[in-house]
Amino acid sequence: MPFLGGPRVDRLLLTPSGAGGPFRLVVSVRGPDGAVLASAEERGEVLAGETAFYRLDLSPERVSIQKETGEVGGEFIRGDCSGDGEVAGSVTDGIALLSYLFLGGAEPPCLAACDANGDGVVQGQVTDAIHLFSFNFLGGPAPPAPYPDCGPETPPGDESLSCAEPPEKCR
Ligand SMILES: [Ca+2]
Ligand SMILES: [Ca+2]
Repeated sequence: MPFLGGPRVDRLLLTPSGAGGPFRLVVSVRGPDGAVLASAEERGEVLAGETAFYRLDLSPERVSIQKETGEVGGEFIRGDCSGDGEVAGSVTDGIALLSYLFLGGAEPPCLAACDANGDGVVQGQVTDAIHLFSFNFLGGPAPPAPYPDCGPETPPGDESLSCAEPPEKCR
C-alpha cells in the first residue's frame, strides 16, 4: 500500500507546563481507509523544567518512538554565535558571524545560535549580525527564544541549521 508523502522522520518535544509526571505516548499510521497499519507506544516521565525529545520513525512497515539523548537536540542561547555563553553587551558574536560568512572565518560551533533573528536562515545574510549589533548597542529587540536562557532547537529552522557543539553553559 502506498504511503502518502513517503517515509519521514519527525521529532517530538515534550515540555510539561505544570509539575510534569509520567506519560503514555501512542503513535499510529493509518491507511486511507482508516485502518491502523502500524503503531508504537512509549511510556516515560518528564519532570517540570525538563524537555524530552522523541524521534518518531514513521513508515507503513514500521513505527518507532525512540528517546533522544545527549548531543541530539543540544540546547543553546540564540545570538551566542561565538559559543562563549554570553550575548548581551558582547561584540564578538556579530563579528564571529560576519567573519564566518564573508571573510572565510571558522564555522561557528553552533550555527543555530547564530540565527539571531530566528528566521531559520544564516548563510549569505547580514541581518543576524545587524540584529545582534542593534540589540547590544542601539536598544533593539533581543533575540527570540531560546534567549537569554539555554533552550532547545525550534523546528524547522534551528534543526536545519543545527547546533553541532552546544555551548559549555548549556550542557
Ligand atoms: Ca557569545
Ligand atoms: Ca537569521
